[in-house]
Amino acid sequence: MTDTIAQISTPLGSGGIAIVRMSGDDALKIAHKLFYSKKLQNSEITPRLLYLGDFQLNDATEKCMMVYFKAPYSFTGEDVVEFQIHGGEYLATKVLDELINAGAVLAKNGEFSKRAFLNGKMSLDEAEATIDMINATSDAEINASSRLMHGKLFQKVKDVQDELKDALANLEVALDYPEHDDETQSIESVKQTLKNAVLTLKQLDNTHENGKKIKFGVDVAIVGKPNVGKSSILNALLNEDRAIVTDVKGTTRDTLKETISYKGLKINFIDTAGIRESEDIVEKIGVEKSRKSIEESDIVLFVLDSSEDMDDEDIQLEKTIDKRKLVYVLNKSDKPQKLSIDGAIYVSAKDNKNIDQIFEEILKKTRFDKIDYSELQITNKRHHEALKEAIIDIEEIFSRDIKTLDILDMQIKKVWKKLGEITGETANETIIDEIFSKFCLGK
Ligand SMILES: Nc1nc2c(ncn2[C@@H]2O[C@H](COP(=O)(O)OP(=O)(O)O)[C@@H](O)[C@H]2O)c(=O)[nH]1
Ligand SMILES: [Mg+2]
Repeated sequence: MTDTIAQISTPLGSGGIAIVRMSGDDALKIAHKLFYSKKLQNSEITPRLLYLGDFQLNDATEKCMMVYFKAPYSFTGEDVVEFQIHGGEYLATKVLDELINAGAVLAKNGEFSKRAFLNGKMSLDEAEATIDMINATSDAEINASSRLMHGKLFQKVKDVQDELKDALANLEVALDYPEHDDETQSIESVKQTLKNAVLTLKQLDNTHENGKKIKFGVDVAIVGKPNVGKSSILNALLNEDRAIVTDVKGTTRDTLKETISYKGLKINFIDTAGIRESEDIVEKIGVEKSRKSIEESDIVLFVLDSSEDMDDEDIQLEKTIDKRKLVYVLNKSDKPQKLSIDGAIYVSAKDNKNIDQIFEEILKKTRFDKIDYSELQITNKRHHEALKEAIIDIEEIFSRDIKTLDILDMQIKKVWKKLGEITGETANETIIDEIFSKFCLGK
């Protein structure tokens, strides 16, 4: 018999309603001790029906709703009772206290979800999708989490595992009855299965490049000489006065990172200190950081003042930027023009002109304008690592040209186990605990 756990499942603070949830064998027994409803007086409780009634506090009652989910048809797979109460933080804590006094124990972070996983209600990757969903700050993340939550990865991994299982069965027949089987033929058919498997896994893992950007956003550095209008452009992109703009050279001395969502994609803009030789120690550090952001970002907006020709400093800076990431942004197009560059975006931060073109260019350059959101994207590093290792293990079979039946058997089992870590089937307790400890309280 497991403990019956209880926790407040809504955020602490005031709101319209709060939900206090219990899960475990005694959930209903504890609820009956504290909750009174006329409708429940002489009749059995109907699962999934909301009951209006009174929750007994010390000297008062809270008028609230109660719902019961009968095992195994609940989130955790256990008996679950939820109270929907008025949304007061103190009140929610009081209700929770009463449940604890009546025999429930406080749930740890993610304990409801962990029980759901342990009771086979969801796989580990699906559980991880729920955190991603809660933490999502863009449409792209919601889309990716939704695919994961609906078992798209789980199914793909299972399919590959099933194929491996067939291959293993094949091998084991050959191992058990060497006299009846053509060994070479078994090995060939197993290798064909492995070729297909590795292809599927690679296709899946290739989506991680985009998946990472979906999760963490695309990093876009705004670089250029002092006073070309980098901070003004950042403000225009964000549609707010975030960075300090002055006509004093070297105003932005540190890098500034701001994230916004454009057409569902998260973009992290990094406003940098203008790159120039400086004696000022703070500015020098800023310039160093700017150089680093050029290297680390996915896209570099190279800002130039189009009312002036490029000078040596500009040309030096241009050389440090990887051409594949480079986007020329010619600012101050409201002034008489001197500079023109093929493929450049002409903007005026001052007049807020053509700023949208910068966003569109970012989507185009990252190929996010073509991304198919209905496809599964690997956003989670843990899944990526497991896929990568499984791929390496399969490739090793080919590179070492393994022909011995039992070594082949062992290696395929290793791949099967690695894939099982994604769904949780073969994940060890430490990994599982680590994942659920990152969940919120009451989840
Ligand atoms: N005429 C004009 N002036 C601008 C434009 N963008 C920025 N400036 C001016 O250029 C100066 C430097 O701008 P700032 O954004 O601080 O440049 P940063 O040093 O590159 O960050 C300020 O005086 C801005 O008002 C623009 O599009 N047109
Ligand atoms: Mg600046």
